[in-house]
Amino acid sequence: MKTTMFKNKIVNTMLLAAACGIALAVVTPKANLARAAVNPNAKVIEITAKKFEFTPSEITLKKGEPVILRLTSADRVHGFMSKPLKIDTDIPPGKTTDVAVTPDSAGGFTVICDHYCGTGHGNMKMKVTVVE
Ligand SMILES: [Cu+2]
Repeated sequence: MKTTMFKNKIVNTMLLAAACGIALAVVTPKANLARAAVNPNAKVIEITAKKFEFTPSEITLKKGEPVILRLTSADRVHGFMSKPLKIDTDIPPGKTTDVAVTPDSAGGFTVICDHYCGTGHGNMKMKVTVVE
């Protein structure tokens, strides 16, 4: 009797874990799709984050032209933040994070990692040049 109850507990826990996994799997791609759907024809620029750099370390965008920054991390959670470009997201490893950007002014901007990721964190940044 006792063994059966214990087994049931394990089964319930496993079911709960499975249900949570399914819920996550359903919610995450939808959120990304919703963001990408804003500009279906936007150019996609892939950017990889890893300790302590972004690759490429420099990109050039055009003012008023929508782009999707497709962010991935090769190691751990990093941040991706630029106030003037209105970007503020985290880049968790193991998934793709899409950020839609339409720069509204020309100039040179810096995107920083704002999620502490280790000793070189303070210098982890990339340059975004926006041309007219
Ligand atoms: Cu960092």
